[in-house]
Order: sequence, then C-alpha cells, then structure tokens
Amino acid sequence: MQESDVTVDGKPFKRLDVGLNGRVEGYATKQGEYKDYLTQSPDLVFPQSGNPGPVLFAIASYERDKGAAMTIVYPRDRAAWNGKMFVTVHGRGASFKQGTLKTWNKNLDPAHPAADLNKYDALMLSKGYVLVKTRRTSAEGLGEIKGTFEDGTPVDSLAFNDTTHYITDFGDVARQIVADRFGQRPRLTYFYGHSAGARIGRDLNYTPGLNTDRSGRRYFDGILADDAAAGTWLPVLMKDGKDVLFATDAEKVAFVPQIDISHQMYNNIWDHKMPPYMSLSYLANKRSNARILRQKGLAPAKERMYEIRGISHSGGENLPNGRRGDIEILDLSRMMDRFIDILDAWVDKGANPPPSRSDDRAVGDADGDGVIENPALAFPEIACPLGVYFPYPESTSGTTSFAAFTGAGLEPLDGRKVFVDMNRNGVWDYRETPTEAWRRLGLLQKNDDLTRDRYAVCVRRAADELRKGGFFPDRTAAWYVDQANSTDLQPRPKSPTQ
Ligand SMILES: [Ca+2]
Ligand SMILES: [Ca+2]
Repeated sequence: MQESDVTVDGKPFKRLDVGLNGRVEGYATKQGEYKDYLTQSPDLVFPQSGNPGPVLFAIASYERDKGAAMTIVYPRDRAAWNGKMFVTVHGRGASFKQGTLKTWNKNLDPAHPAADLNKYDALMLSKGYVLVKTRRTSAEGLGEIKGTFEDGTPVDSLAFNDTTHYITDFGDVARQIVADRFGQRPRLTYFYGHSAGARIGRDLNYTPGLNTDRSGRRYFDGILADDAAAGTWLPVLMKDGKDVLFATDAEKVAFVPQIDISHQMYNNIWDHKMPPYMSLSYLANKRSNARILRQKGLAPAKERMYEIRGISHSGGENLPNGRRGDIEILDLSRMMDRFIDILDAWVDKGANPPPSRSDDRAVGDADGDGVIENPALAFPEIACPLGVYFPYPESTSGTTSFAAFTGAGLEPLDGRKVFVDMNRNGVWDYRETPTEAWRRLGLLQKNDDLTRDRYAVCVRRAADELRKGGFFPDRTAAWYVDQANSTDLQPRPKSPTQ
C-alpha cells in the first residue's frame, strides 16, 4: 500500500494505492464460447454464451505486480465523508501483457495524482463517497493468470472478466481500510460497473445468494450497471424448458435497486450459438433485460433502465474535452451526476426514481396503451441538433464522431467508407444547413429560419425537460441555457471527415 494526497474539484483527498496477491475461485470451461470467463454465475454465463460445458470448478491466482490493484480515495476531512462507498469495476480488455494494466504502485503519477481518475470517479468523490477503483486482468487467453481446474489440469488462459468474488474480495479489504481510517465501516456500499463490469453487477442481483458478504449479509446495496456488455446477462435461467429465475419471493426480496444505463448508439453484435431469448444485437438485449424484469415483477419495483440517444459504448468519461482526433463523444457525466444521486436516494431514502426511459415500447410505454410516454433521454445536442453523432470509426464502434450541418459538400464517410446518412433519406447526398435539418425534423415551420432565439428556446426546453425529469442538476441545465447564447449556428467542418 502507498499513500498520497490528491485534490479533486478543489477538495483535499487521501489516495491509497493497494496491490494484492491472492487467489479466487470460480467456474470455467475447457472449450467453447466464453470458456475463460471465470465466474460465480455459471448458470447465466454458459447457457447465454451457448457453451454446453462441461463447467468445471477452478482456482486462479492474481498478482499485484501484474496489475491486481485498487485505488481507494477518501476525503482528508472525515466530516466530508457521506458514510458510503462506491466500488467501480471496469470492462473487458485490460491486461498487464498488453499494457493497459500497470504494476500496483505505478497507477499513481506523483506529478498528477488525479490523472487516472475519470469524470465519474470525480463525481463520486465530489459527492462525498469513498471511491474504490478496482483493476483486474479482464482479457482472456494471454497466459497472464495461472489457474488449475478441479481435475488438476493447469490453465493459463483464464481472466477475471466476470469474477464477482475478485471484486468482493478487494471490497472486503477496502472496507477494512475504511474502518481503520474512519473508525467505522461504510454504512452503504454501491456498485458501479461498465460493460463487462456492469455484467458483474447483474451477476450479483441475478445469481441467488451471490450478493452477500462472508457473514451472510447483503454486500452491495445498489447497482449502477453502465451499458452491460452485449446487453447481458439476461435474468433468465431455463430448467426443463421453464424459466426458474426469480420464481420465488425470497429471490425477489434479495434483489437490490438496480439502474441500467443503456447507450442506444452502441450497435455492436454478438453473433453466437445463443438461446432463443437472446438477440445478436446488444441494444435488443438491453431492452429485453428491462422487459423481462418488468414481466417478472422486479421492474418498476427495483429496476430502472435509462436509454440514452446519441451515445455509443463510451460516455466520454476518459476524455477531458470529449474529443480525441476525429472522436467526439457527448458528455454522459452530465447525466451520470444524477444517476448516482437517483440510485442513492432510492436506496437510502426510498425515493421513487424517475420512470424507465426507452424508445422501445416494451419499456417506454409505462401504461401499456401502445404510446411511448417515456422515450429515451435526449441531450440538448440531440434534441436541438447542429449535426449528427454517428458511431466511429465504424458502425459497431464503441466511440462516436460528429458531422455538422455545414450546408456544404457531401455527407461524410465513416472509417470503413460507409456514408453517414445525416438526413436519413437512404441516399449519399449533400449536407443540410441547420435550417434545412430543423425544417425536416419539424423543429421549424417550412418557411422559418433557424435564429438565435429559436435555437435558445429549443435548448432551454430540452435542458429543462431533463432537469424536471430528474436527469440534469440545475447547474447543468443552466450551463446549457448559457451556452445556447453563443454556440455557432453555422458550424464549419473541423476536418475533412467531419
Ligand atoms: Ca403509454
Ligand atoms: Ca442522405
């Protein structure tokens, strides 16, 4: 463990970088899809991966020198602690071998001790949580993790993509450290996961008995599942042709409040030998998850799904200005700010969260009359567009770019030379001006021009709707209103592709 001081949002914090050597158990298979996903939830992972098994018990070792680590950040002033803890869990693809994980004591840049904290981490800290940022090998097949199957066979291809107990083991250490420093364990512990990390969040809620600590008490009090990988896992467990998951009240009682954040523009595909209740479309699975929970009586009681337009897998949390070269991403942290509060108010105060939001009728039509009253969330940039966000570099990418309504030249090509159909007419034709686009979208009458006033009114309405709906804090809505007074309404291309 090493200790340092760090300032976030002008406030003083202590930062502890902790490395651990240890072992964790789970289940894996020797062949087939997802064979190396060491998991405590084999009844979700292997049926939904189309992997018939056999499923074997295994034990695997992790090493702090190869990145098994966590960063714990807490307020230096104990009075600034809200008594709660957020454990964060990243997605698939991290490894020491490929350079995305560092030796435990190298995550800290002494000259910039907040450099590896993303926008969501900063939000959690500014709200007074103890932040526990976990890191694990989550890329399989690399020989990085040494393990042994129950039959004695050695295996070096496993990874901790889906290993809940890795996270809870680290969380136990973090809780003890908090107790040592503050003289008190966290009163509530929340889970945040992105992608494969969000799947672990669903594992916790969907695997009977998994969300418990060593003494049998509830471990996580709420789950924030940010764009779960492939839209899975789904809350389904087939036995003899019947779905038996959440068939009993006891299972439903153990379910903790869960918010699923679904990024609508992530068009990725998992084409595998899958059971009939799954889709190869990630978005379709995200919507199915919400629909099935609703059918099983767990939503709206204990789950919300907030679907967001114009955002692919990344919410820009690691891009300080939302841009990197041709990549341009809407700033999801502006809504994550409220998602964190919504979950906390739900768990801690019993406050009813805003209804689920989706452009899918099965979720967005709350009263079942066939009309969607709770559509997917639209940022002001989407509701009052000066251009189009599109998946980039290609249609299945986890990032986006932005094409402005310049009124000049052709619609752009993406990184695979597929045209971006900005005006949705099916033709590779010309870029509209903002006025032409707004007329087409019905935001302007046929003979009206886009003026500063009309633009500002639209942005104010969009920002205010999000504020009233509970998805923007006041200051964010006010920021948008202010920006609308100076935003360039005749955008010029920034680069040849945009
Ligand atoms: Ca309705
Ligand atoms: Ca077109």
